[in-house]
Amino acid sequence: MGDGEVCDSVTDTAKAIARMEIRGAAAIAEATATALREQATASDAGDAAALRSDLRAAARRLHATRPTAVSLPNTLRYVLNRMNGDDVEAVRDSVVTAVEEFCDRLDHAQSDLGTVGANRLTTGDTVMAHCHSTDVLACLETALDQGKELSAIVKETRPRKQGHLSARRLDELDVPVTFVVDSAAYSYLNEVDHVFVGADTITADGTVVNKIGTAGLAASARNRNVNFVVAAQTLKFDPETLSGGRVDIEHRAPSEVLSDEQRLGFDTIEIANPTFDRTPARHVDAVVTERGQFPPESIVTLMRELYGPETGRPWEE
Ligand code: RI2
Repeated sequence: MGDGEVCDSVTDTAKAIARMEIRGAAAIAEATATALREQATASDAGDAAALRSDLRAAARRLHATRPTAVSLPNTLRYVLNRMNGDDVEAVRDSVVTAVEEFCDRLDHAQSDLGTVGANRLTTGDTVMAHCHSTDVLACLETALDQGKELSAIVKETRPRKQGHLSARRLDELDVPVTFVVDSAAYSYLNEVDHVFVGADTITADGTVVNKIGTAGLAASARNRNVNFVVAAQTLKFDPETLSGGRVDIEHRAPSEVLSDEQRLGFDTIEIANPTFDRTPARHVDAVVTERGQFPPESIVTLMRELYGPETGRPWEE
C-alpha cells in the first residue's frame, strides 16, 4: 500500500454495501467510516502524501457502491475533510479521531431524532411503515419507551422485501403488526394515523428520495389526508443539490424482481428495477431530524448552514 492500494476490509465493506448485506443509510455511513479507519491503520504508506492517496482510493472504492444513498459521500466528506498532518502518524491519528467523532454523532443523532419523532405520536396511534428504516424505528421505539401504545401496518416493500425486517422488529417490541403486500396500502390508509418513512437522500428543494414505492404511498396518503412523516438524520441531506446537482436513481439487477427460474419465458421482456423514487415536498408533512422537525421546503436553510462549506468531493482530489 501507499500507492493508492485499498486494504481488504475496505474491499469487503464495499462488496457488502453493494450486495445490500449492509444497508440503510445510517448503517452504510457507519460501515464507511469504519472502513476508512481500517485503511488508515492498515496502510504502510511511507509518507503523509502516500497515506492520503490510499485514503482517497479507499473512499473512491466505497463511493462507487451505491449511487443514491448520500450518507455515503457525506461520511467520506466528514472524514477526508478532517484528514491533516505532515507525517504518517499525524494523518492516521486525524482519521481515527474523525471516525470516532463521526460514529459518536451518528449514535446521538438517531436517538435525538427518535425523541422528536416520538412527540408526533400518541397512545392508540396506528403507523404505516414502508421498507426498513432505523430512523423510523427510533421514533417508534422512543414512543414505546415513553409508554405509548402503538400498532403498525407494515408494507412488504418489493422487491427486496425489507418490510419483513420492520415487521419482525416491531413484533419483538410487542407492537401489534398487520403485514400487507404493497398493493394493499391504499386500502389500509383509512386505518392509519401517520405514515412514517425513512430517506436515503433529501434534496435542497425538499424532495425525498427513498425506497421505491414511497412516492405513490405519499400521494395516496395526501389523497386520504393521512400525515406523511419522513424520519431522516441531516446526514441524508445532499449538499450537491444546493448548486443544482441531481440525484441518480440506482437501478439494480432484474434477478431481484424475477429469479432466473421465474424469468424463463420472460427472456425477451425487459425488467426494470429502480431502487428508489422521488417524493415531492408538497406530499410531505414534516421531516423529523436530530435537530428538530422541519417542513420540507425549509430544509434548504438548514442544509446550507450544515453543509455550505463542505460540498466538494475530496475523494477526487
Ligand atoms: P435508515 C433504505 O434503503 C430504505 O430506503 C430506508 O428508508 C433508508 O435506507 C434509510 O434507512 P436501502 O439501503 O438510515 O435498503 O433510516 O436500499 O436505516
